[in-house]
Amino acid sequence: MSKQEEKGKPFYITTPIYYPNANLHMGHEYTTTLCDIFARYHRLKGEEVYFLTGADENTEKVVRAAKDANINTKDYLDETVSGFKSLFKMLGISYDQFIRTSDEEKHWPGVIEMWNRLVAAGDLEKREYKGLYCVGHEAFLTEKDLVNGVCPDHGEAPQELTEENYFFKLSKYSSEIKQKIETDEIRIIPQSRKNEILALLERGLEDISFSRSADKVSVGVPVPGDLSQRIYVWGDALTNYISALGFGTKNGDLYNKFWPADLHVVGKDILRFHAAIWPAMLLSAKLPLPKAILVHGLITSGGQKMSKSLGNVIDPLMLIDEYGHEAVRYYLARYVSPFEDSDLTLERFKAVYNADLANGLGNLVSRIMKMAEVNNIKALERDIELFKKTNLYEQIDSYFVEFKVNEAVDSLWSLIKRADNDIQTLEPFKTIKVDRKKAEVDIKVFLAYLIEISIKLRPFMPITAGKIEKLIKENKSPEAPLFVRKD
Ligand code: ME8
Repeated sequence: MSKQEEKGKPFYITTPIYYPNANLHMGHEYTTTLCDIFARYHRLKGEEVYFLTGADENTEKVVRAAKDANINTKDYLDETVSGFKSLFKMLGISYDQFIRTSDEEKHWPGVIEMWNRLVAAGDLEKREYKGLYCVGHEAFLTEKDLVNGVCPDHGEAPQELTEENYFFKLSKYSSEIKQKIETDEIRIIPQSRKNEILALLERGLEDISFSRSADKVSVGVPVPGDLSQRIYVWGDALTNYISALGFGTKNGDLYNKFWPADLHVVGKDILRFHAAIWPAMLLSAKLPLPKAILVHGLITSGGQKMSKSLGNVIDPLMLIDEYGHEAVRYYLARYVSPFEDSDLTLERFKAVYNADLANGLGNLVSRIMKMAEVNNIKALERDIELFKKTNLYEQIDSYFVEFKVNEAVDSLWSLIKRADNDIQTLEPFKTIKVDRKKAEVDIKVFLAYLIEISIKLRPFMPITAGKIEKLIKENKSPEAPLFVRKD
């Protein structure tokens, strides 16, 4: 067996790198948790997973936010990024690397190498450009994108810019990318997003400005050989997926092992950047293309986009504080669709928590473990052995293959419901008084149910899964409820 086979096949998964101009909200938390669920699932399957997340730091938004907070940009970034990391820690996000695009040693060589390759392909050209630049989007908009002269997403009028910039010949790649997406060489999931990007490619991509004048932007990677320009923040940011693996440096081991990515996970707001600009950059640079891009919907609150001005932003820390991080993971995994927009309100969160976790899973674990402990009935050894195997995953593989994480959790809760109903019907707590043998068989079956549930729960709620496993191995009921009911 080769070394690679021993370790399992490589699986490389990435989140977008988030803008550290504000704290992360439930939307960012969703993408990251979703990736974590995939990462854990693939690790449990024995694959060698590399899970990347990070921060997109070379942006004017950050400079502005730091100015508003009266802190220098570097301190502002360090503080915000440390907040990202501590949130991820609380949520049990098992990332392997957190890349920061201000990292000149780690990230910049890859960006410079990418730039040089685009130059070598003849795909960068200096042109005079006049356009409407939206700092919120970090992109040029057209008149059509504006509502009453204002960017509808960011509530600000874009800046009118006339600059001499390097242009990337994106238009050259429209049909090649279209063909790669049509044939699923790059899979775009779900189909609706695939259709959306194919329609855009059908209309044809336009060349884009790929650098900014260094006197207009104060951050960013300088253009090699032309210090009057800095590389466009999206060109820089997208390259994180390979710079993090050492692309452009002497140490390309990770790059050689993990690129191309198995899965980029992004929200629908940045589909175009990932399914058009990024593949075009890679084609121009003569590098392999990512295998799949999962494009999820956005989380709304009370039917509206979460926004500070509407006052409907849900703070992840508040939810974690009140309900615990595993409950937050559970909600995101089951009640946020990986494909469509989903609504989240505090009322709904509480209702779900009480019904599914306090009354559902928590109650089931207490009931079964109490019967087992009080009557000294242990799980069968052969069932306990299952904790060491991964074959129970086969039943949820089909959901993962189709990225239907929420349905995988649904199926798990059907199992919980079935166990609840069976306890109701069989009443082993009564039978034990008249027919111990029969009750013993039944209780062992319930323990087997719990074993199956806890194993399948691992990618979604790793801590809870571990707690249930421990209780079963020690044959103890929980000292306190796993999930305390909230009134
Ligand atoms: O776009 N619902 O960073 P960003 C669900 N730096 N997910 C949401 C969400 C919501 N309401 N709001 C944000 C950027 N997200 C760039 C990315 S990648 C090379 C550069 C998630 O901080 C979702 O994944 O604005 C979305 O695509 C991402 O956060 C945008 O994060």
